Amino acid sequence: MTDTAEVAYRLQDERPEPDDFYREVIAGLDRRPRQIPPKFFYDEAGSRLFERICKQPEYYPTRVETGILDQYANEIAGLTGKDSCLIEPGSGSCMKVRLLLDALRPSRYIPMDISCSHLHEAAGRVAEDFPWLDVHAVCADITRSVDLDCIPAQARRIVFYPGSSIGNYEPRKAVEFLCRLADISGPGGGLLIGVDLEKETRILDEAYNDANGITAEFNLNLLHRINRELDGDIDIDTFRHHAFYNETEGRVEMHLVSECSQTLRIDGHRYEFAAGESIHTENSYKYTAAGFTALAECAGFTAEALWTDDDELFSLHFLRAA
Ligand code: AVJ
Repeated sequence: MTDTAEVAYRLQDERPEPDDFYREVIAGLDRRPRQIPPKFFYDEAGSRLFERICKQPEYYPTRVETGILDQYANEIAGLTGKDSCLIEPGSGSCMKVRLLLDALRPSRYIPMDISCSHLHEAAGRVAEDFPWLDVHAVCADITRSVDLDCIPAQARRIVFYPGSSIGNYEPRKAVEFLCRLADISGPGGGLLIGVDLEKETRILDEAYNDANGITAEFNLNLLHRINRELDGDIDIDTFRHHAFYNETEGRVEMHLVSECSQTLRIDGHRYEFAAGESIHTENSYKYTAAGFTALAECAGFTAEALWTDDDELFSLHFLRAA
């Protein structure tokens, strides 16, 4: 990678306090059912494992959404206009935005992610590969309020939130988060958001239990991270990955199940686990296109365009903030 100073690239470091992870793990394991928020999957190792999940044959969302973005980039540009300020919360590898940049020609691109080194790497590459583009990366926890003075005051704002990451929020919380995205995009601004659609349970179960076991590694990495960063004494082999589609709730659930009764110790805290007891690590809600549009309207958005693939596995919505 060439010296990023040559290209218009800056990294604003607003990374969360290290003890955030500690506090939320302790609080989460004290709760019943025990749970740890999915944002903590994304340390350096977890971000890399997620990139590998996106390449698994069973995990259709990435390739299907990429196909939609590729096919409709010009139509999307027709709605967003050019020279907008493109803001991408949870940007991860910044791979999907590349499909839009030439069509949208944004005046500035603001990728935001909780995993600093991963963001620096990914955003630096975008700045290198698109030398005309002004890249201002922000390392931050997007579930918290972030100072976004880096958005030019007069710029029209387009928020890009692909990958169905909105699925991690309970619907009520999803509306709250969409309200925040509406605030970021501002009146007249837009939101381009990817939403995974309800479908056959078999397809969803396979997507979160890939044959190569990468999703299992991604889930178990959370325990490795607790041992690495919080001095835990967890024997990873005594936990197993468990993911399934909960039809009643309309969500895929991921859990880490203790295979035996045992005591975990994390920094002097003791946790008695019964055999079969789990830590709930992620929800991934699935919607119908109409169901998600209704949710977005609760957050003050109006639907302007909707694209899906021919098999209606995944949807991309363009919404205008009121
Ligand atoms: C990044 C939250 C959209 O829920 O599908 C992939 C994360 N978890 N495999 C998803 C994930 C297990 C992914 N999101």
